[in-house]
This record gives sequence, C-alpha cells and structure tokens, in this order.
Amino acid sequence: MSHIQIPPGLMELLQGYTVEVLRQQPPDLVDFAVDYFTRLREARVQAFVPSAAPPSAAAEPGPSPVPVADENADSDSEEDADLEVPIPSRFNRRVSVCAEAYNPDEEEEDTDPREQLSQVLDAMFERIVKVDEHVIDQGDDGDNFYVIERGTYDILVTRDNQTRSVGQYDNRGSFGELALMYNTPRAATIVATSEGSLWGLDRVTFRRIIVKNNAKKRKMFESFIESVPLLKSLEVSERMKIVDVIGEKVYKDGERIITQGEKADSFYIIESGEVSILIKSKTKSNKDGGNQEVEIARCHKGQYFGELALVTNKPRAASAYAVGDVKCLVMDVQAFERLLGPCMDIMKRNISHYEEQLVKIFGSSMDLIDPGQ
Ligand code: 1OR
Ligand code: 1OR
Repeated sequence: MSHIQIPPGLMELLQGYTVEVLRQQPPDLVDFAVDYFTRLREARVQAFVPSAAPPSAAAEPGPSPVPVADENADSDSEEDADLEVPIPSRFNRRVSVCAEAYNPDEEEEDTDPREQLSQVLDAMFERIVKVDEHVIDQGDDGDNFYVIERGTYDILVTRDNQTRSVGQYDNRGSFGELALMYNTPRAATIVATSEGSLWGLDRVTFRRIIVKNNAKKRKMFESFIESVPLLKSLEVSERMKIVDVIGEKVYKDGERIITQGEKADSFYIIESGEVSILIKSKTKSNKDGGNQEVEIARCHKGQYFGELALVTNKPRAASAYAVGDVKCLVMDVQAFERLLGPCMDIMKRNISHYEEQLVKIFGSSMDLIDPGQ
C-alpha cells in the first residue's frame, strides 16, 4: 500500500482530458470522456496505418432540401444542463517566464507525473476584473490564457489608428490563446464591460499542456477536416488553425442542437450522423398560429449548419435536431469570423439558395430570415 505505481502516461492522459473539458465545457462529462478517449484511440490506430486514401465524404456543401412533411419535432427536448466545469481548488498565481521554445512533438518525460498535474492546478489562478479593465492589450506579448467564469467583455481591434469593436464575450468562452499558440503579439484588446471573473493559465503551462494537446487534436481531426467541402478553399495551414479551435459535441437522437429564435454563438460541422432542420411555419393558412414545426432540410456528414444567424447577425432562423446519435465539430462565433472569411462566398451563395427554397416550399408570404420570436 505504501507505494502505488502510477502507470506511465496516466497523468498526461488525464491532463489532456481535463484541459479539453475546461476549454470545451461539455454539458456531460462522461459522454465527453467516452468520445475523447475513443478519438484518441482512433488517432493512435491511424498513426500505424500507412497513409490510406482519405475517406471522401461525398457530401455537398450546405444542407439538402427535403420534401415538405407535416412532421412534428420532439418539442420538449431538454435545455442545456448547467455547465459543470471542474475548477482547480488551488489558486497560487504564478509569474510566467516567457519566450521559451516548445516543440510539442518532443515528448518530454516528466520524472514525477503527480508533480506535473499539481503544477497545472497550481498554475491556474482566478482573476477578478472591474468594469473597463483591460485584460489584454493588442500588441503586447502573451502572458496568460483566460477562461471566462462570468462577465461580459468587448473585443477591440485597432487597425490604421482606428479602434473598433469586433465582438463580445457574454459570460462564456475563452480568449488569449493566439499569442501563446503561435508566438505572436496579442491580436486584440479585451476589455471588461461588466464586473467579471476569469480563470487564467500561464504561458508556460498553457504551452506545455495545450500546445501538446493541439498536436494530438491535429492528428485526431486532420483527415476529417480535409474532407469537409466547405473548407476546401482554405490553405492547409488555415485548416489546421480550425482544428486548433474546434470542440466536439455529441447529441443523442432527438436532442435539440439549435433553437429557432435564439441568439447564436456557434457554428457546426457534422462529423457523424444526421441533423434535421425544422422551421416554425408562420404561413397564414396555419390555424395554430404558426407553432407547427416543418422539416426543411437534412444535413449529413461533412456538411455545416448554424452559419445563417452568424452571417446575418440575426436570431436562429430554424431549429436543428439530432437524428440518431450525432457528433458535431463546434466553433465559436469569434473563431468563425476570424477563420472562415475565405469561405464566406460559398456560405452566402448557399444562403441565397435557402431563399429560393423558401419560396418554393412556403410561397412568398413568409419571411425566413426574420423569424421574429
Ligand atoms: P490573443 O492571444 O491574440 C487577444 O489575445 C485575444 O482576443 C486573441 O488571442 C483571441 O483569443 C481573442 N481576432 C483576433 N483575436 C480575437 C478575435 C479576432 N476575436 C477574439 N479574439 N477577431 C474577431 C472575430 C469576432 C478578428 C478581428 C479582425
Ligand atoms: P441558423 O444560424 O439560422 C438554423 O440556425 C440553421 O438551419 C441555419 O442557420 C442554417 O444553417 C440551417 N432556411 C434557413 N436555414 C436553414 C435552411 C433553410 N436549411 C438549413 N438551414 N432552408 C432550406 C433550404 C434547403 C430554406 C427554408 C425554407
């Protein structure tokens, strides 16, 4: 009993999982774990297979229309459960030592894995911020990465001596990863617009854990991302940046992924399974006041959805439900705007197809782009 042997690699495995939980904030930790470790195993198996031809997803960009059906969606699928983020219990703030080069492929073997884990927990610290406080200033060297516990924050970008707000964080999300991941100056200024609280992770620990984790993630998602039609026009390096920021979410059969009328903050690519898009019909012929949901599209592996509200800056135009078990890659609105600019033409072209379909399915009496609820 006095000496328990910890198998080599155990701590690193758990750390990788913990870090992904902190970053992605999945609603169900067990589902997330099953998925995370399955992925990891698949990546390991793939690493031993000499480069097989990538599975060519025959999917087309954008959703395919479905025949109109009087289908009622499972209307009472539950809302997202409260996000449970395991927060470390020790908050010693550490002063970071900058600018060390770290190569994630160089597998450094720590002598004591327990020490390694406690280093990570020690390194996370809470930072309380006041209104108008600058958490990050554009152009500075990167010191910390932050996970938002609460508060609202403005994202300001200065270009040609002009500062403009390019987005907000509203009580969720994380920021400050770019300067640390790519060794670049801070790309934006982050200002608190309310009182708030953040979890910080210092540069050295971030690089040691997250950058190594990102290298694994690249192995895990590379071939899938390469197969997504929407992303074909991007450079390889741009696609890899997408891998760095995406999270993976799992949905059970019938679960609602997007709710019509809600504010939007994410974009989705289907990794496996099928997603049904339903819209509340507001046609005048509808006696129940337009509460009936009608299926308007089905999306399959390699296709995307949830772009419309982000592009138009409007509430969600339709709801999305999992058909069978579904896995999606999810990107937040900031990453969407930062990384998917080159794909915007394709998305806009498909949006114009929505309009055409809309007229075909409902006649011209319905305003799709403004669901108004
Ligand atoms: P960082 O370490 O560069 C500033 O420090 C952080 O702001 C950055 O990491 C991101 O986490 C976050 N462009 C650049 N950085 C952004 C952006 C952004 N949004 C959030 N951050 N854009 C805004 C997209 C809505 C593109 C602006 C042109
Ligand atoms: P969103 O952010 O508005 C709902 O959230 C998503 O459903 C939407 O982005 C699209 O990605 C997706 N009309 C509107 N939204 C659609 C449609 C669609 N299809 C998929 N979505 N039409 C179907 C066209 C084949 C036109 C409806 C009549």
